[in-house]
Amino acid sequence: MYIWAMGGIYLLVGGNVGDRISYLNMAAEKIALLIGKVKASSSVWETEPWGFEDDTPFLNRLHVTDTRLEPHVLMQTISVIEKKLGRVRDGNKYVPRTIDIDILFYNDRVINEPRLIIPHPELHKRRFALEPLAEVSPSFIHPVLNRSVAEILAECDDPCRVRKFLAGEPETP
Ligand code: PH2
Ligand code: MG
Ligand code: MG
Repeated sequence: MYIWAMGGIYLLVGGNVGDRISYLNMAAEKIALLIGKVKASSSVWETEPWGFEDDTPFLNRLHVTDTRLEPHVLMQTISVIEKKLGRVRDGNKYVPRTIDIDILFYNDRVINEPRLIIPHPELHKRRFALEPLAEVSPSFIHPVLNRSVAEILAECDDPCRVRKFLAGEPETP
């Protein structure tokens, strides 16, 4: 059940527990190994926790990949990578975590199933996703909202702060 997909698989990686940069780097390696070639990556962004309170900000980074994996297989592969990198799910929605990998876009596919929704349903509300997206692909058209990433970002009223995380910054905030 493999379908060749040309480019445009947008994965957002993030975490706020442990050595955040190392987790981002390990996630990028696993993505290249198990999912497909990474064609483009955003900067690393340091972002305020969205949707819950926590003292440790996230590091987030976007990757655009090619993959032969059909969306459901991609989702299973992502959970394997998250588990390998120490992700523990306790049933609560938003909790601190070492790593989370979300599918933002799968080309222009639209999928609405209870456990798999693409594009990511909250993308337009989250500055921590829109800023890295706009850095890499501002003119990508959201296939449900029919607007470009740059337009969606310009209209986003999320107050959570985000900033580029510079190479060499100390890990512990
Ligand atoms: N992920 C969440 C909830 N909140 N906040 C930030 N800044 N970055 C995230 O990746 C993030 C979040 C749910 O997965
Ligand atoms: Mg997430
Ligand atoms: Mg997730």
